[in-house]
Amino acid sequence: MTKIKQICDYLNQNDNYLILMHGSPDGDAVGSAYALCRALRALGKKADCACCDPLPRRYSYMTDGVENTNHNYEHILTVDVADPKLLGGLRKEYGDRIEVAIDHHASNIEYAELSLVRPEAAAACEVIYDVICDLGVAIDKKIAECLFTGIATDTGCFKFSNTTAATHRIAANLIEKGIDAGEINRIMFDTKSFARLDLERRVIEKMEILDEGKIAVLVLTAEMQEGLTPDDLEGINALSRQVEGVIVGITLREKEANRFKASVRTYDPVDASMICRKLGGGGHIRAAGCELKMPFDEARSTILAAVREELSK
Ligand SMILES: [Mn+2]
Repeated sequence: MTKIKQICDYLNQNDNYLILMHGSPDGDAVGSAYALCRALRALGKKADCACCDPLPRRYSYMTDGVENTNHNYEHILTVDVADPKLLGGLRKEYGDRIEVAIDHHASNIEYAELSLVRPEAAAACEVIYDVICDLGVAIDKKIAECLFTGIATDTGCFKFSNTTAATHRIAANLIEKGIDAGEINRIMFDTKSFARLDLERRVIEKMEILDEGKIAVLVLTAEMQEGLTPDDLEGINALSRQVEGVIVGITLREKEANRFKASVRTYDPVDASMICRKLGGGGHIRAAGCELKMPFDEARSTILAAVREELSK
């Protein structure tokens, strides 16, 4: 039996689901969770969604009308979660109970009893699309909005190299459900708060360009993040890679004193996940991250050493 058939049988045979997202949820995490939740509810099942962090406000069109019922959850699912570590504060309660994981990260550590991991999928939402189709649930406009959002955000509005013909075919099918793709893309890609624009100005002011222009380093100190929402901060690390000639962009974000989240964005041929895996993290070939529990200067030199080692290959 194929994995997807096993997952659909499992979803059909059981009830009372809780769908977990990773912390700092992005469009793919929210889209996957809410699309699956809506599909399970359409099957007459009980299903809720949970995340350790608040969901950014601009995703509200996906979550509207799907308030949690807080029933007794019998079965725990994850979507777009490569490792239970990413569940943050929800890991303790649910980390050992995950029955099904639906994901697209090659770095998925197969922590669930049943894992459906497709690294060739640009977004977890592509995999969820197939699951929902196989479940026989008709994709309505709301489900289509969720899935389209995840695919659009994880492909940088269909411009990253992970975008395939299959990505466009699925998106085309979703657009045929009557969604306003232009409006979703406007909210996701062309709208910024003033606080965000001002943050970009300050980040660019401090940007370092190293190694003959191949490496860019961005720093987000705790002070710079004061008063900003997760919406304002999301995707800020993409700035590093926009500089001509840069093939590795590093963002060091201070989470608390002596604790930094390093995000690495790369261009061909540098493998971001290899860099971050060396430091206990993981991710995709072009986008990965790790946590560094050390003072700033040490965090900066540690991640730079790992990047330079990979660059010299
Ligand atoms: Mn994803």
